[in-house]
Amino acid sequence: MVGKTLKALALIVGLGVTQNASADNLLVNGGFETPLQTNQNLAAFNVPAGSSLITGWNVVQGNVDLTNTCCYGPGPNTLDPSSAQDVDLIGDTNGSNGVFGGLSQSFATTPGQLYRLTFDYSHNNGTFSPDYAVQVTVADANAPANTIFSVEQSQPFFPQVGFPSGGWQTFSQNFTAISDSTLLTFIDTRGAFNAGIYLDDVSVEAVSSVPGPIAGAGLPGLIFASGGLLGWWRRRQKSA
Ligand SMILES: [Ca+2]
Ligand SMILES: [Ca+2]
Repeated sequence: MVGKTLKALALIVGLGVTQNASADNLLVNGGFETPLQTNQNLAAFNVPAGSSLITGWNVVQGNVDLTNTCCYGPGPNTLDPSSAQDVDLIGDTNGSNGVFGGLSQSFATTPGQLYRLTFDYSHNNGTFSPDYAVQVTVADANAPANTIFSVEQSQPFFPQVGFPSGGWQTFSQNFTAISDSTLLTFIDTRGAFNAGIYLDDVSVEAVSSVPGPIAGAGLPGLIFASGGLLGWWRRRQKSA
């Protein structure tokens, strides 16, 4: 009886409003797989500010590297074995007067709609820095000063022997759009010489709220229901 009650309680507490991200990535070329980068000349990897060479993306400052594991750059994205290419947000600081790189992409959104940004990141440990970091900003593309959120994501140096580095992690954050077009920007803020944050599998998906059977009761009702059942079960345990 107690087991059954516990299961019922877990079921009730587990119900409610859940958030499901749809499968459609609103970004173009979020995995940086186009254009295909096969040139083993390091200089050819540098994509300068103002360039739209990387399909769907604009380089907004410094330069970035479009790297392919065939020739140069990071080891395979351990979170996505199908990935062959990604971006090093610091291309070559010799070519950018020390300015770290950044890139952006805008996409159509519905004001008031909830979205989820996710991306994989690691860092280029070819040049030492105590840590590496990227400023991630989501804003109204029509008025970029109107920031929806802006966070700095950092990663400490991986003291791995040799090159390339590993250590892939996933970032995830929800946001609510405030206009019909939203701007996503990545700016490298910490790194070294030619070594910055590696970026891959950037995705923005609409998040839909799926109401559970008792969601209509609202949060207070949910708390009351679970608390009431919990209290009843505790009282039952004491009297048993
Ligand atoms: Ca990729
Ligand atoms: Ca680089």
